[in-house]
Amino acid sequence: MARFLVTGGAGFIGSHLVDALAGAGAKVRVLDDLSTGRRENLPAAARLIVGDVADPGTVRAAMAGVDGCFHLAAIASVARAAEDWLGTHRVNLGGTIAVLDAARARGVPVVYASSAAVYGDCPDQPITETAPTRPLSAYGADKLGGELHAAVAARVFGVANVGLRFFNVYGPRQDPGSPYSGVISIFAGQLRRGEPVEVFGDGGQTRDFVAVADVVAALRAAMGRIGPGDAAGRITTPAVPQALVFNVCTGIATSIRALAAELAALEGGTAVIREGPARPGDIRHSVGCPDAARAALGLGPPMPLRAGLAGVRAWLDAGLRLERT
Ligand code: NAD
Ligand code: UD2
Repeated sequence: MARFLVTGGAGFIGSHLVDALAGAGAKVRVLDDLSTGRRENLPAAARLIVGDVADPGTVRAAMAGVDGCFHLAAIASVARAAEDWLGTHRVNLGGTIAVLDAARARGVPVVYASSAAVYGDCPDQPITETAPTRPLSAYGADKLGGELHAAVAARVFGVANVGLRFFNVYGPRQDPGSPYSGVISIFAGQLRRGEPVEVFGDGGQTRDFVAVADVVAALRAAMGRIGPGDAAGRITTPAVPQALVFNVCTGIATSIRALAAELAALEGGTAVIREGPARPGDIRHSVGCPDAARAALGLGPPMPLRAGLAGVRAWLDAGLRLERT
């Protein structure tokens, strides 16, 4: 039975990964400070260590005896990184270095969350992994810093690792009540409450929305490249440690206005749109090329946006039913 550490495992993406790993029979340990994550997101089979991913001693202890580490803990918000530059840097880059350092000490392969934010405004769309990286946010700069340290970790310290540049991930458990959440959960919550949706700027900016189930599949396949290949614990670590980086995306562009219309149609109406000021440094277009990840990780076709949004709606429905009982 393979044993995994998932940092940030009580959060949105992390908890879906924990469900999948535990469901496949793996032993899962979670390190999370529960700042945005929730204990209730975790299956009973997972062991939760409440602690700070930027604390080296905590991370080393959490990594003892595992076969692979998925590093997802972060302050996952461009806006929060703008408000608290140094505080988010401590967690987002400091936490990644703490994880790589513990992995070096314990000989553990690492799959970690990077972001499309590393690219900034890229003139060539869809964006391939070889495009220049020019982040437009402190959050993106720290994600890029994490990739640079991961490359050093492989080349110099022998830590096999894969960084996954998630584009805009959505799905059940993404908090509709937080202004720092992703746009899909914010809009879905606003429409549910019968409120107008607030579009920052003219709404012509585009994003590549990828379903959380597809992200979980990419995370698990990436671990299969460098570490325990499956829940039965087959180890496939290559002789020469690698630092690989892949986009996790669909290749499909959706404008923020079109997204609002799509979500409103699911609710059986039309969206009332309020135009707010553009977010400083907001990226205009962000659509990724999924080909390299598909080829290297053997990924299937992505979930269509409409089906994924219906899943979000069903999850919100279930939550409303629970609140009423
Ligand atoms: P999330 O906020 O739901 O999950 C992050 C988790 O990290 C939370 O459970 C939180 O409690 C935990 N955490 C935060 N600071 C911590 C600390 N100091 N110590 C320990 N735990 C800490 O966000 P998410 O959307 O699930 O993001 C997961 C990862 O994916 C992050 O690294 C994020 O940057 C990355 N990512 C997310 C998206 C997206 O669209 N959601 C896109 C690109 C990259
Ligand atoms: C960035 C990253 C993403 C992830 C995320 C973490 C890019 C392209 N993507 O997402 O990979 O790391 O950060 O937070 O860098 N918007 C509105 N109204 C709202 C909320 C958002 O119009 O109420 C707009 C916002 O201005 C932006 C788009 O929706 O143009 C998406 O915003 P987001 O906060 O969901 O994600 P984004 O793209 O900053």
